[in-house]
Amino acid sequence: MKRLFCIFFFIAMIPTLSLIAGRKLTLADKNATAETVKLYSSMNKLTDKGIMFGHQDDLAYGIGWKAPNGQSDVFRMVNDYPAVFGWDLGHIETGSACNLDSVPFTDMKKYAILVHARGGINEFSWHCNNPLTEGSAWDVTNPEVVRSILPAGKLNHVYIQWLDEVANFLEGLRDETGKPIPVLFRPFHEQGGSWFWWGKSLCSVAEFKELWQYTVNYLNHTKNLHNLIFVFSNSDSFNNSEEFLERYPGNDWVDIIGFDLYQDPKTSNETFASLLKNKLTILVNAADKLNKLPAITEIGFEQIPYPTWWTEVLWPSIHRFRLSYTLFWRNAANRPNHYYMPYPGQISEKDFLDLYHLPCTLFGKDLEKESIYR
Ligand code: BMA
Repeated sequence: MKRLFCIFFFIAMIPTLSLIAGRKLTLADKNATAETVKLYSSMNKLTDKGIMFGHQDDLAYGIGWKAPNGQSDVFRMVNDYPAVFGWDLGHIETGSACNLDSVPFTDMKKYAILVHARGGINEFSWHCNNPLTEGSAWDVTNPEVVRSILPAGKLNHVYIQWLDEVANFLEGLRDETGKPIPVLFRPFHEQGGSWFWWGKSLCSVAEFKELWQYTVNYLNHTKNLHNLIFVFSNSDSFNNSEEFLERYPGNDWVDIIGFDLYQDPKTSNETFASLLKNKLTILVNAADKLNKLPAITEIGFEQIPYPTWWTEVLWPSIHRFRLSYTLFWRNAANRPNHYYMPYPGQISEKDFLDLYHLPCTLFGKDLEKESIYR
């Protein structure tokens, strides 16, 4: 029934949309494993059915709980898991046992394996420390940093060690038969802004592209990892496709394109909705032209202060677009009021449940039926 609704839904929308009837996609990594190729094509097909919902650190902690007792704020509300699970590798490069938000990497590995076994999708971002200043990802004090880690730079060997740590982790994600688990990898996100050391005012377009291509090449060819789907994820600081794609490393280096956008409490719902629609139009047009999958790589409204935000602001703004997924940021256990998904008792819980029951919002159980890896 849900499927039928979705078909009707898309047919009804066709006149108003710049939809293409499914995209013909190939992965950047020509040696990707069969399961990785299958995941990418499953994600493509799923855009016929609806938009997948994702949540950062969903199994690691939430409001009022933390692993090992925890489960999932999404599950506590709707009795189902998200379709996409975001994780962050920040601090893996330092050899730390925990990531920058205190998630032990051993736990993250267990969660990712569990997600895959249940038929869900894992995505990894990387708030990587600054290799030149040894500050955090947000240390933007020295514009030499990107140059210094490229092959001609004095810290290239440090970056190689850091990439080795990332590669070890990603290659250690194996299913019950020992096969590598396909995952989405989203490095150097929000590169159109200047708040991370890989940001716009800290490196030239050419340097950014070289950093990206070098990283992909190293993981694919030097480390022989073939379970990665590469996600190019810009900030919201673009107003047209030229700006959006300014630092796009090229079709041979990217599989999914997207942007990160948050609703500021000072921004009205109407303004946010129109902003989101404008950016999605640019994104989806670019994806159609480039033959890539589009996604909202991070989104949310901290504390979700409107009880009907999900069905009255978010969903009406995104449902017309043929998008792969939308990932909501974390429900922090270590920062008061820093949450982007509701939880039992939160004022938008009921509305989130309504959103969950809409035919074209895809969660864990929708994916279980699909066999997206085989
Ligand atoms: C930010 C905040 C921080 C967190 C960082 C990386 O948006 O949530 O608290 O450390 O992401 O996950």
